[in-house]
Amino acid sequence: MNVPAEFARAVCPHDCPDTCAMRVSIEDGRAIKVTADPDHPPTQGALCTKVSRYAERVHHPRRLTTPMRRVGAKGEGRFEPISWDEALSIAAGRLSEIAARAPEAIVPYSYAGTMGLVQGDSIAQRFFHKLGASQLDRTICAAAGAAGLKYTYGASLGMLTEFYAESELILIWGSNPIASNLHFWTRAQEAKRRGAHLIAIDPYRSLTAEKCHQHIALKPGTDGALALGMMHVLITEDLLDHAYIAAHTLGFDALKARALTYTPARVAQICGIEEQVIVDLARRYGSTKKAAIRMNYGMQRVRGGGNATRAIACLPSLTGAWRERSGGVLLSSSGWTPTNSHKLQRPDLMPGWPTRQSRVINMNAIGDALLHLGDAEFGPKIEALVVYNSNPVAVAPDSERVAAGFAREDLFTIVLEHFQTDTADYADLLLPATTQLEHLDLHKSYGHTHVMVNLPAIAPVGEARPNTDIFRGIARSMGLQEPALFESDETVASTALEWSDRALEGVTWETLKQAGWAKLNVPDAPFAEGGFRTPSGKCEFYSERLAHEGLDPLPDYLPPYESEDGAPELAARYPLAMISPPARNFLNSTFVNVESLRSTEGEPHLDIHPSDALRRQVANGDLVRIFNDRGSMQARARVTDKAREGLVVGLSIWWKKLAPDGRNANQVTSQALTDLGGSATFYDCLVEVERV
Ligand SMILES: Nc1nc2c(c(=O)[nH]1)N[C@H]1C(S)=C(S)[C@@H](COP(=O)(O)OP(=O)(O)OC[C@H]3O[C@@H](n4cnc5c(=O)[nH]c(N)nc54)[C@H](O)[C@@H]3O)O[C@H]1N2
Ligand SMILES: Nc1nc2c(c(=O)[nH]1)N[C@H]1C(S)=C(S)[C@@H](COP(=O)(O)OP(=O)(O)OC[C@H]3O[C@@H](n4cnc5c(=O)[nH]c(N)nc54)[C@H](O)[C@@H]3O)O[C@H]1N2
Ligand code: SF4
Ligand SMILES: [Mo]
Repeated sequence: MNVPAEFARAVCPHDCPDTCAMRVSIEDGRAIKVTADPDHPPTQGALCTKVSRYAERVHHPRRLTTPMRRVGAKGEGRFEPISWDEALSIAAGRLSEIAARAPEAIVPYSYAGTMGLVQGDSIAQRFFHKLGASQLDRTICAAAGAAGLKYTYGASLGMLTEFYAESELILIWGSNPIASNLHFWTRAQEAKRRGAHLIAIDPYRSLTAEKCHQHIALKPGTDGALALGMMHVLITEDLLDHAYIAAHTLGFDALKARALTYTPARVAQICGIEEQVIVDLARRYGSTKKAAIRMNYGMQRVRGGGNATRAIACLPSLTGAWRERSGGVLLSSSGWTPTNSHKLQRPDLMPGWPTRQSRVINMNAIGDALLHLGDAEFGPKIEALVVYNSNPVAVAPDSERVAAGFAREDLFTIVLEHFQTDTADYADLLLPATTQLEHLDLHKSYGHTHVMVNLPAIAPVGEARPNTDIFRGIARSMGLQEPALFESDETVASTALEWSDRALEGVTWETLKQAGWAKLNVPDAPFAEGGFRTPSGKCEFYSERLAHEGLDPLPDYLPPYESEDGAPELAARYPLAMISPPARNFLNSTFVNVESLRSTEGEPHLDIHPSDALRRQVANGDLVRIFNDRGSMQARARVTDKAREGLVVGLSIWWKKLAPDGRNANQVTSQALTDLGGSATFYDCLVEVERV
């Protein structure tokens, strides 16, 4: 491959299924432009609008460039610069003191600010394991879906994204690819041009739903019922692939009995859609050979998210859609990459391993956890929190409690960041981290099947250091001796994958570094002949493992916690369901501080159906207050039938301090967890709305 000398090759680090390859143009040591690498097939020559602005973010005038110590009150955001030596010694002093007494009082908090395997969770995890600190259950996004796939297919596996271009029917299910999975959308459009039929299943008429042939606007959180209703029709009208079912699935009779209780009439009632819509959908799905489903995480942020994923994942195994490379389903492809997470994260460094493991804190309940005083069941009160790759004060649910936790005077908080985010305002120590253009990393993807290398394109901005370096520095200041804590980034990267796995045939760290990326060796139609990674090797409609854990072994519909069916008394007080899915120009809370992107989004909005608006005397453009028992926020009303009746939509995730009232959607979301996987339930949330 020919890369002109003035370009450096990089990988988009963001939490996005597309994992694009980028080229960085450099002038006088500064990145001046980031463009798509035209040679990388999944990137298809285009980056999204946000990341086209990456250079603007890297050299932003408000980038953090030196370590800082808090001088104001918690949350006020007043700091003074200090040296790295001083910062590392303050961190080491406090952490050593706590670790000597109660190591589990130290809690790491991180998510996917970068998806890199090295700057994500390598040295940092090793460090916390070595201390015996609490572990964090990283469940804020995808855990329900991952669990649903694990119990059904054995891992996060699915069809290959390139073959959607050949599909004849695509169900875009709980997914808004124009905003959040752009390179899938180009495949879907290609299929559309060839005559494919596109159906969006989404309570909201998203940018994507608007461009599909059909939009099924079900009530949020009712996807499991819809999938079971489709099964009812597939079974009663015999639109099944009996040979596939016999050879490659487990538990058909039991699933059949369950599905037969979900008559289209019952499902219509649950989902708030017409019975005929369900029948037609199932008939079309069951009678199209190249029928593909692109599920995405939007449908699993509710109580029944795990079961719903399982129910949808059963569909292509009932109809035999897996026989075609352009048939099947994709939620995440991350399981195709043979990652060696044990080597990366070294859980064996935990004291007492493997008989004892340190306490686990579910990140979705960080608000409650920070406010817990500690007892025999919970363990010690949290005394130190180390945040990296995440902005919990903006993104974690039930934000009033999260912020109250961060405001605790007796909590020692370290934040590693690029910018002074809402979370950074609460830091005792604020440490400047490098961006993707300044450090080395190795990436897998959850939307395609390439592994990719990111090499530093420019020197660190200011005194910024890679996460790995910061943790090595703290470990050294603490006098820790464990060699695994001091491995170089390149050593970490070179041992992160199982190079001997068939998926990486012919690929080594050296060749990968040279080439920039490698396509994994995955069959075009991965389950055409079965080969699921469950204990039985089959697609498990019935899961012995779930039964063993005392859970329902069959997929079922669970009404949302906050719904008329789930909590009628609450629904009477707070009759509107609120969802807060990603805005197109932000990436979670990243880029909200990039002025050009924020100005495109304008201000926080709330989409509300005309009849719901009328009932509350809300007119288009009015400022409204959205509230429930957990909190409130304000937004500008957009009266529109894009939101179905009974639903309000506030695209997210705003930095609180950049919103006019200093609040965001997580003021009203809850810390409740999903049925499987302990995931967040951001879209399982009832509110009321009033004019300000
Ligand atoms: N531009 C942009 N891209 C992003 C992100 C971003 O913030 N901005 N975030 C990234 C991250 S971390 C993730 S996890 C993904 C998220 O992207 P997706 O996986 O696509 O998920 P969401 O955007 O949460 O929701 C997608 C759609 O699901 C709909 N939805 C909400 N509730 C339900 C429901 O109960 N059932 C159904 N069927 N649909 C529902 C929403 O209205 C929305 O249109 O995108 C990634 N890409
Ligand atoms: N209301 C509502 N809330 C949501 C969601 C929603 O749809 N609605 N979506 C949820 C989902 S799906 C997700 S995944 C979470 C996302 O939550 P987070 O993973 O917290 O994502 P971001 O808000 O993008 O914050 C990432 C931060 O990491 C920083 N960062 C990036 N790279 C590096 C690095 O190399 N080093 C360091 N130290 N820092 C770095 C960035 O500057 C940024 O501030 O939010 C969840 N919250
Ligand atoms: S955010 Fe997604 S679409 Fe945009 S450049 Fe990164 S990987 Fe590509
Ligand atoms: Mo996410």
